[in-house]
Amino acid sequence: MYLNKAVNEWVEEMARLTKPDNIVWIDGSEHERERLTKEAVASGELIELNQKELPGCYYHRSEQNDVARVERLTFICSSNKEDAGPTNNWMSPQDAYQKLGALFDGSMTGRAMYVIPYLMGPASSPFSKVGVEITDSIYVVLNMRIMTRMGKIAADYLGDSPSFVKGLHSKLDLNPNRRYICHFPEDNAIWSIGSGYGGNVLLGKKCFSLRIGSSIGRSEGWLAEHMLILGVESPDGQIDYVAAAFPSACGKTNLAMMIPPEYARKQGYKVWTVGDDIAWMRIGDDGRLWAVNPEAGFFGVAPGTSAKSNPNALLTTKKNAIFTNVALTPELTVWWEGMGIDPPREATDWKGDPWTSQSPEKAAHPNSRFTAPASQCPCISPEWENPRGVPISAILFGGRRSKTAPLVYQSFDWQHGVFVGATMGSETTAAATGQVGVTRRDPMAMLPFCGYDMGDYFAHWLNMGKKIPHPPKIFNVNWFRTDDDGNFIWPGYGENFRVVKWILDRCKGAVGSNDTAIGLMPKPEDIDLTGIENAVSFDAMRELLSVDNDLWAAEIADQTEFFKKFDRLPDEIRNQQSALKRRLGL
Ligand code: GTP
Ligand code: SPV
Ligand code: MN
Repeated sequence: MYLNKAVNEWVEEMARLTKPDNIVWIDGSEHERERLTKEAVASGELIELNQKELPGCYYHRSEQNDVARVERLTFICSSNKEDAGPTNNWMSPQDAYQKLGALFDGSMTGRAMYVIPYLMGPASSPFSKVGVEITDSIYVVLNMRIMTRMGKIAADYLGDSPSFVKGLHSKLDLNPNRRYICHFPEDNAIWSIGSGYGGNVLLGKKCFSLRIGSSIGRSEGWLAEHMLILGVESPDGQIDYVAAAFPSACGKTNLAMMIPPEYARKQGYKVWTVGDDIAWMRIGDDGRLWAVNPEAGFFGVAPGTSAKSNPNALLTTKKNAIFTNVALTPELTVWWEGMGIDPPREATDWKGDPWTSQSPEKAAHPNSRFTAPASQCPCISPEWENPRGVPISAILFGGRRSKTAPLVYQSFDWQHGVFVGATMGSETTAAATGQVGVTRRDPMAMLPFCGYDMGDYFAHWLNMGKKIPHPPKIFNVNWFRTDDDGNFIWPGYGENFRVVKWILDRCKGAVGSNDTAIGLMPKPEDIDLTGIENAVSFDAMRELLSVDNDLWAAEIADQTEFFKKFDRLPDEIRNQQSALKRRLGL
């Protein structure tokens, strides 16, 4: 396949560098999928699962040292160090091209080079963008096939244009000492080497849609965000859309696919999924903020996904899915902790070792994942491929906070909402390598994904607020508050609908609020507890909605410490913090 002159020249140049045995142009056809799958099964890269139980499904185990994004090896390579900002690792473009160029030199010898044209965004949307990923991994090709609109559709969209994001990936020898994920925002290029896992290598996802995307969005006047998008259909048929930014493994997929509680279903409420991880948002002709999901599939956390917690996700993975680092049963089906069914007596764990239900170790890696087509999701929104996107009524920020943050509060206005997002914190998870469970500041859930200086990013958010005639209302949520024994107080999952309902009622001006120092909070009786009165007592509700001044004083001290890193922190953010302090009497 020949795409266009610009692509061809670049591919030839990369082939001269990486020296593959042959070049395979990916067209996205079914025939091609079959051929590559067969090849991957023959080489052991994939294991065919039980085709009766899981038709079209395959299993993959990555290297044990390669099971999550590695933020320490992820770089923004802008000419000026300052443009990468204080929260990103930086390498100069020259150093990065030289250092990685030496590693890429001959890295594909003995292997095929696959050239994947892919489209981020719906096929006929003017907002969509084309990337081309060069890789030596069939696993990457087959995952990109699910996660993006790949092959001919992207080639057609690109036409003769030289404007595409250039992604180069090689597994090399999967040696963590030779692993780098480098982004060149000035060249719209990504070079990733030495990994075979998830966000390190599926370059359309975090690398393009967020890191390069945020940088393009800033210059073009839109927002690329780590957000799910969902629609809530009311009994009268009206659908209101919400976008929500939670850090990795903090509940985006779950919220995006939630099933409303019985009382609400009976009234006729429904939840529709537009996206579970990324939102590209622009100002529409009507002055509202409109969002598209640039992806075509879900790369979701497996552990904890059960028929009870997220039946829609589970059903999405019943065919044509790839499972990575979960446990494999003797029947060639999959299992993970929190799947809601008894563990198999015997299995092979994510490391490939024998495992029994008596083993003290986890059978699935905590960051094990499924890759599945969004179109298979039972609650996929009829609007999910609408080229215009969907209009957003509310933006939610949230993280894992065992104490400090209440269940929900509304910001006073957009500018205050940006401050709320900018001061988000969350306890770390297994989605990135490193210590789990420590609180770190993670503005807008974008700390690992912003392609430029986060101070400039806050300024961009503040500016957008001035430009959007009818901006969404901004809220903060926290499903993860715990009691003194460490148990979650709020039941979470589908019950989160009750909070989203209050949020949408606020957007419509249909419910009041309590004015507090940190923002507008529900009156405890305004969160509908029908059906869970026994699980969530009135006292628990009061606890969930309480604001502890001592904790907030510590919170503000930590924010201040974080802000010290920034040379380009907008005054407005500092002013918002001063106002918060004043309101808290600090
Ligand atoms: P990424 O794909 O890494 O961006 O993650 P995500 O934000 O989509 O997170 P996901 O929905 O996959 O949830 C991650 C973990 O959080 C799973 O173990 C879930 O079971 C758990 N979780 C999700 N929602 C809730 C909730 O409302 N309450 C509690 N307690 N846990 C939740
Ligand atoms: C995340 O870590 O936020 C993910 C998984 O969605 S990854 O694709 O690895 O980035
Ligand atoms: Mn994510």
